Amino acid sequence: MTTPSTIAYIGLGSNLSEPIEQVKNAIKAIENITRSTVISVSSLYLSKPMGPQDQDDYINAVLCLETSLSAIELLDALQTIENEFGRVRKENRWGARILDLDIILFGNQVINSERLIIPHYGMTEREFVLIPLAEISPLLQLPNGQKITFLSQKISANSMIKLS
Ligand code: PH2
Ligand code: MG
Ligand code: MG
Repeated sequence: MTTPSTIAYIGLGSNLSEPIEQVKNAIKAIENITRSTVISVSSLYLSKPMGPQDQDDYINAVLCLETSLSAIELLDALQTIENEFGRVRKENRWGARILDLDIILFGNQVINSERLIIPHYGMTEREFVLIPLAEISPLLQLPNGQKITFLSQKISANSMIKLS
């Protein structure tokens, strides 16, 4: 029997140690996740830090993945990649990081567990999630029916620059 597949969206972010290279290499690492296929990748964006301002600007992107993993299995795979990239988990909330891989959406699932909140709790307030998401999937709707085009047009770009 084949496991049904799910369309998931992953947010990538980095603001340390050549962040453009970190994000590009992270995309390659995600392409190697078992039982999963990268369907599309947004442009890279240069965004102002949300949270503490005494940190460098971020490189952000979003990608679309088809996977037959469960949400928790995908989270494990993404955290393994974060660790391989030298991510150090610190107490400083929203502080600088070498690589952050967040599951933004996982099909139409709504998950509120200790390890995982999906849709990502901050997605509707973050230009660096909404705008790349609308770029690769303009017809997307959230599990609650909100349209990505509506959300991405409503948010301020906050000086974000599309790189390529
Ligand atoms: N991630 C954070 C905190 N602040 N700011 C930007 N611009 N991009 C991010 O990905 C980001 C952030 C914590 O995950
Ligand atoms: Mg994050
Ligand atoms: Mg994270």
